[in-house]
Amino acid sequence: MAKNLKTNYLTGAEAMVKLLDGHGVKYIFGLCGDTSLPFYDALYRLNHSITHILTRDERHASYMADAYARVTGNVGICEGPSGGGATYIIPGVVEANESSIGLISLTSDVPLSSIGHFPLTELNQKELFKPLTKWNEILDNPKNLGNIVRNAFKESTSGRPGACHICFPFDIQKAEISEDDIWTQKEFSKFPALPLSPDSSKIDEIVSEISKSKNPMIICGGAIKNSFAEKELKKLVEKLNIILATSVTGKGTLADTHPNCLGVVGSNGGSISTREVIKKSDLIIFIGCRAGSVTTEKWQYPSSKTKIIHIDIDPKVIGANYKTHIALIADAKLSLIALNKKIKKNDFNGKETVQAVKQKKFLEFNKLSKINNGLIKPERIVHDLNNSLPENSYIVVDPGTPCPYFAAYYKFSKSGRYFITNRAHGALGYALPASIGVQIGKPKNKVVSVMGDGSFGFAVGELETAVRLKLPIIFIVISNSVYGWIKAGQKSSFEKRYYSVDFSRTDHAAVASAYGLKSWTVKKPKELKKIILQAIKHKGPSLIDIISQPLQDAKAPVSEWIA
Ligand SMILES: Cc1ncc(C[n+]2csc(CCOP(=O)(O)OP(=O)(O)O)c2C)c(N)n1
Ligand SMILES: [Mg+2]
Repeated sequence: MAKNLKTNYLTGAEAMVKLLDGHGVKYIFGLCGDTSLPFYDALYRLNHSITHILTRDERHASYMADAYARVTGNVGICEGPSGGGATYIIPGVVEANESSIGLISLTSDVPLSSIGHFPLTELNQKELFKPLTKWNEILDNPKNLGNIVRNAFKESTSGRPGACHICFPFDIQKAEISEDDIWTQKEFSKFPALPLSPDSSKIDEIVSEISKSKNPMIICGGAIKNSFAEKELKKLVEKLNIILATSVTGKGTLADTHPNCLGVVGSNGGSISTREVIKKSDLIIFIGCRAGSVTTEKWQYPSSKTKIIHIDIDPKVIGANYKTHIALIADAKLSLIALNKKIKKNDFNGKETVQAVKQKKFLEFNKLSKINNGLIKPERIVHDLNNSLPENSYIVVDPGTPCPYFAAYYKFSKSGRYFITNRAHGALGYALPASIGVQIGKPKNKVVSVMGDGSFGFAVGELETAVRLKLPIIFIVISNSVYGWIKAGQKSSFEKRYYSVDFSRTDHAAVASAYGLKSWTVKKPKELKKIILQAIKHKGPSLIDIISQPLQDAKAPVSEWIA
């Protein structure tokens, strides 16, 4: 038998596999490396229920884990090797952490004994991940392995969920671990774990304040979807006939087609008419929403004079942006259940207001989406997808053209986590790998990834993964040969001094077919729907390259190009 392959004791690498398996982990997204070899060997040899999804870049492994966690509520696990693997895995870790998504990033490391002797890939991982994660630790003692893994699950799922990082040195992967240390605390394998109940006196205060108000509205972030509280929210909205708006991340909190759903507000996906609603409101109830720069158009709407109630699991967000009249630190779902029990039926005219605003908001969209000449407009893309896809399809979108257009105009007829985008950093190149994570988490649903051509360039390598795994994802590239969002910023705020934003056209369909995908290029508005329907029917992965009107020339639902 080859040296170092098997031992007569439980190794750190084997213990890690058993602990992950014990926490119910079904998928690990990652990429191999020298320092990860014992861990891979343990995955190969042991009996477990984990499938390793080999990615082509650690960045994409972390984005896949993030998106998989978003749609399933399971902790997303990504892994990579020391040095470059650890630095490349960061984007998805940050995105998950700031979006309150349970994720654990596991990176292997050089042996502890070699630190300080300039081994290849040496890096202070503890310091690197410290400001980026909710919790992080180096496994520097075999005796702590069980506790550290259990802590990572506990921290990533409880309180405000977030991302954790474990650094797994090579010699600890080979060290002896006590069998007694292999046990798991099952309640921490999904998020949110052990949700915090609301204080009932605060619920009374909120009930009384809402009853006193004239034009209240609710603005939700991602928390309703994260805590699966859509039903409770709908009940409250209908009981009060109150207006419900969301941040981009909160889209799906209530079905877009619900009469009380105003939709997305703010600078990216909001409109003048949705802004007017906020301006008229005398009480804003933020639920699981950071009230950040995009949702509030740089803290202008609502104004600092508006009365604010803020419900959030994270004390840090309360009062960060607005003087808060009533603050409640609690789980969104439990807070809504408590509110529903105490609040009396009321009528704040929400449906009526929303109907009028939506009519205005969709007036121009409806016209533009039907134009049959010229370059394909973003409105046409949203319209034709919305009219072709099954209602339980997942749409994963990138920054650039996709985010504001789909946030504003795509109408989901069901509430839930069907709209996935990366609004913490809005980094380009998220949608392609994230859609792979979504499809793995939701194998029966249709998944569509909508990206700009800039984003495509960041993530193209992962098409091989989609082909290898035979995932029937539809990839859409909005091809305009420009970093359009930035060019639009130069147009609106820098007197059209266009500088270093244009790039040449890539034949994305040809690239996709070289990877083995079915692909089409569409240039004419009238042809788009037919091709989308063909892509929906196709059994494997496919890509539609859409030659589009550049964002800087379009009528995007964006009030501020500079975030
Ligand atoms: C990693 C990263 N770098 C830079 C940016 C800044 N940025 C925001 S939107 C954008 C342009 C997007 O271009 P593209 O993907 O082609 O979409 P388009 O705007 O043309 O629709 C850029 C460069 C970013 N969001 N992420
Ligand atoms: Mg572009």
